[in-house]
This record gives sequence, C-alpha cells and structure tokens, in this order.
Amino acid sequence: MKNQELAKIFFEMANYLEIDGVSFKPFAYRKVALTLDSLKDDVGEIYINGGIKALYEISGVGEGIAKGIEEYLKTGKIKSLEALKKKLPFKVEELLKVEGLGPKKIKVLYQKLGIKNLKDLSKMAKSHKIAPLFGFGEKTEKNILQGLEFLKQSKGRFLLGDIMSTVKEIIKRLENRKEIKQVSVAGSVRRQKETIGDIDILVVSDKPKKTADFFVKMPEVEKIWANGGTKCSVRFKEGFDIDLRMVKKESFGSALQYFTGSKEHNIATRKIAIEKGLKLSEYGVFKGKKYIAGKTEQEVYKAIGLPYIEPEMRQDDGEIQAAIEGKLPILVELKDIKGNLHTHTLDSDGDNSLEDMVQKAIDMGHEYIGISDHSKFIGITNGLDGKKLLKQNEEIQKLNLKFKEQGIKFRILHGCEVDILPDGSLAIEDEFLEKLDYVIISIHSGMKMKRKEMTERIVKALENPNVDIFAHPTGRLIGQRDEYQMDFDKILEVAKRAGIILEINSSPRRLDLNGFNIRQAKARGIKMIINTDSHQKEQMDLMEYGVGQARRGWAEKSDIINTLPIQELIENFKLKIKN
Ligand code: DGT
Ligand code: CA
Ligand code: CA
Ligand code: ZN
Repeated sequence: MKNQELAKIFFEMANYLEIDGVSFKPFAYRKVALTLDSLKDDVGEIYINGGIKALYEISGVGEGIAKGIEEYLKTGKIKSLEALKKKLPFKVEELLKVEGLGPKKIKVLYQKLGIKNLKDLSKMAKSHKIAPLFGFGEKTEKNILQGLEFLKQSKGRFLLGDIMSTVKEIIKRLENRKEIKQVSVAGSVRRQKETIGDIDILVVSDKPKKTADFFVKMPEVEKIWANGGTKCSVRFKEGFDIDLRMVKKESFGSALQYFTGSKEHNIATRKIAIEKGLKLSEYGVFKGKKYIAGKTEQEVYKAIGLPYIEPEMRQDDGEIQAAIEGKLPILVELKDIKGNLHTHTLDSDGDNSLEDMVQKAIDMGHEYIGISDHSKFIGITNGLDGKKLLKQNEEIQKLNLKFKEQGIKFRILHGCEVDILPDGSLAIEDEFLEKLDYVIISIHSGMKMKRKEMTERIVKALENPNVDIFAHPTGRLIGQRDEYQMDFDKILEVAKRAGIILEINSSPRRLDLNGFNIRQAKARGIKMIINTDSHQKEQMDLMEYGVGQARRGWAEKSDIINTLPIQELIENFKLKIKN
C-alpha cells in the first residue's frame, strides 16, 4: 500500500513549496496528504483499476496532484519535488521539528548562515550567530536551543499516532496468512504509550520459517537486524524497528503478558508468582517444573491470583494493589464515545465545511457533534467574533431543524474555542458566550508566562461562569514543548469548584491531559471530555488516542462526559451554569 508513502511525499512537497514562497499549493498538498494518510483503499489499486480519472474521486485531488500520484506510482518519484530539493538543499522535515521554526525562518537561516540540518543549526545557535539576524533576536535563539534539547531527549522515539496505521496494516497482513494462528501487538504500543521505542508483535505460527521469510521480505523493510527461528527484527523505511516473536500456542498468553510489559509491571507480577510458590515467565506459569497456565493472559493472571489487568494500566503504579483489592476500574472504551465537542470548520482554521464535519460524525455512528471554531485572535487566521458566531448559530440551527424534520437522530451543539488572553479575560464578550450551548477555553499565546501569573490567568478564566471546558490544559507538545509553568493542583481545585470539564485532547502530538494528569483529575472527582480538536474531518478518527490516554489514566465511562447521551450532556452544561 503506497498511501502512507505518498502522504509523506506530499507533506514534504507542501513544506518545500511553502519555503519556496508558493502560496495556496502547500495547503492543497497537505490536505491531500492527510486524506491519503487515512484513506482505507489503496491508491495504487484505485489507479490500476480506474486510471487517473479514478484519482479525482479522492477528496482534494485535482489535476496537478493526480498527475503527481500517477508519476510517483509509475516512477517512484516526483520530478518537481526532486527539483525543489535541489534548489533548497536542506533537511526541511528535520528542521521543522524544532519548535518555533517555520518555513520562513528556515529559509532565512539557509540563505544567511547556510544552515542545512540540525547539526548546523545547533552550531550556529550555540555560537550566537542566529540572534543578530533580522526577525530573530535573543529570544528566538534561546527557543531554538531549547527546541533542540527537546528533540535530543525524544530522539529515536516515535509518536504513537505516527506509527499506528503501519502497525494495523502489518497486523492485518499477518492475520491474513494461513500458517498464522494468533497475532497480537505487544510492548508500549499495546500499552498505548504516547511515544514508542520500537514495535513488538507476537504470533503463533505453524510454519515459523515461512512467517519469518514473509516478515523480513516486506517491501517497507530497509534493514534486517535478526532473522532467527523465534525472533525477527527489522528496520522500516519510515525509521522505526519492528520485532516479531514466534511463540508456542501454549505460551501465547504468557509471552503476550511478558512482552507487553511494562518491565516494572512484569517484575511486580513475577514477585507475586514467587510469593505463591509459582514461577512466571514468557513460557508460562509453572509449579516446580509443571506447566499450569499460559494460553491466554486471563489464564496467566488468574493462575497467580489476580484479575485481568488492562495493558494501559500495566505501569506498576498502583494497578497491582488495586487488582489485589478488587478495585480495578472498568476503563472507558472507544465504543462508549457518543460525540466530539472540539471541532473546527471553514469558519475558522478548519479545512472542511460544517456539513462535511457533521456528515463525518454521523458516519462514525456518533449521536452528536459540537462545533467549536476559534475566536478571532492573533495567531489564528480567520477567527470568529461575536457577530460571526451568531451567524454560524443560524446555520447550525437550520441543520438541526432539517434533521428534526427528517427524523434523523443527530444533534449539532454550538460552542466556541475562546482564547484566554494574557490577563485571563476571554477573547469574546460574555453576551455572546451566554448564547452558546457550551464554551471551550484554551491558550494559544503567551505560553512562557511565569508560574504565578500563568496560574492566575487560568484561574480567572476558569471562574467565568460561561466557561464549560478547558482544552489542552497543560499546553505540552510531545517532544517539542513543555507544559506551561503553572500550579496544576490549584487549577484542579478551581476546576472542581467551578464545575469545569477538563479536556483530554486526542491529537497524537498533544495527548493533553496525559495519563498521569487524568488520574489526578479523576481522584478529585473532576469530569473530563475526550475531544479530537479536528481541523479536518479525517482527524475525528484520532479519538482512539485520547481514549488510550484516558485508559492510561484509569478513566471510567462515568468520568468522561461525551459518553453521555445528548439530553444528559446538555443538562450537564446547564446545571453548571446554574451553580
Ligand atoms: P519501548 O519499545 O521503549 O517503547 O518500550 P517497550 O515497553 O515496548 O519495551 P521493549 O520493546 O524493550 O520490550 C517489550 C517488553 O518486553 C517490555 O515492555 C517488557 C518486556 N521486557 C523487555 N526487556 C525486559 C527485561 O529486561 N525484564 C523484564 N521483566 N521485561 C522485559
Ligand atoms: Ca517496544
Ligand atoms: Ca522491542
Ligand atoms: Zn481547537
């Protein structure tokens, strides 16, 4: 399947074009890249079956892009991209990973200082060559150094959201093979850790040699680290490694338990086995030399006297004790989610119309959607002011009416993502906010405030009685930016008092709140909502990552308000306003 490869090429294309100063086109390429990334059908097959005409059916594909796809499928490259790379001979993808560096700055850095890669960038920043450049300054230089430091720390790890489509694809391929009887992903991927060192997969195969051959010969494999009778290990073109382990049927559960980890959880479970006079290993649970369990994980946990523990909780931070006491939570699941209240449309910086977003939600089987475009504010192109909000409301109510008349059980709620200004006031006046179904607040500027000021700023905003949801509350970007300096305990205390719902943002680079914060919030009885913050309809599928994080934070259905049916959800918002 060439979809991911092409998506990557188009992202690259967009970046190079943007740096080259071409307007509009980058946007179109990015849009198509995102579409390809989540497209279920194989682009290559679409082309083979229907020719270039069939490509036009893919959302956002016009003549130029269709020709690009055709060229890539036929020749493995796109000439215009190669030409751009020659003209701008630096590592765009690499440099863009540095928080605060955009295409414009990257171009200047190349033209003025010849910076081509991270190494050059680090050298120039350390020797203070960047600060004197026009449009840069001391602060930018410091930010670049910080950004580089972050990258170094996260080096070699991948975002869960960046590798998941590959994992699913490989699992599918393995499942389709006759000789393979059982397949599961293990390791940090199964635990839904936000970043992944490598991917671990377990299979039971009747013909291990055949399976190994198939695995190491997959077209994406770039290097083979190991190809043995029970374990293969390869590097994919995209840069990450995949370990495949072939185990015996009677050991599948114990091997899965072992290779799911975490290492800390394994040490703890093994200790419990020992206390019971048993031995737990990847091969099974043994009493002396006698095998007593190992086929399934359930069986393994049962043999050592524990109930089944969900993979996301296996971190040795309280789950064993909870299991012993019979107090394990019943974790929220993706299928419990009934809607998504953080979405953007063309009315602010989204790529799709209101109707398209709504249709996607309906297709997903959701019962409602909340539209929450940005307030007008610096940094956000095209935001809404009070008047535009009212106009948007008319359109939404028209659609709601249509649904009602047609007997379609679906409801659009009208919200807004309002910026918290540096002084803690909101970017839209209360008289407009009062009219909305709900109000989301969030920070997109002044993120480097000092702890005391930042805390006061957020507290003031949370205390506005019109506010319902605090989105991406800590502001972190994984591998790029730390959370805001703030007194998080104090913020939790105010959120609880004011009845504010905290968001679990599903965007793979945010996952904010994270699992740890979610447990803190839950412990204080604070309700949460899992949102996708979609700027494109396809991004509504990111919900699974938010759910994964919620599960890492021990969240149950009752902790998450978008598991509620529509009427109860509305009541929830109303009650809050009355309090
Ligand atoms: P990663 O790949 O860094 O994101 O994290 P994991 O957890 O996937 O770690 P990995 O791939 O090195 O190993 C997979 C699992 O195998 C790990 O979660 C637990 C188990 N494991 C690996 N090495 C050890 C070990 O030395 N002791 C124990 N008890 N378990 C281990
Ligand atoms: Ca791993
Ligand atoms: Ca591994
Ligand atoms: Zn948003």
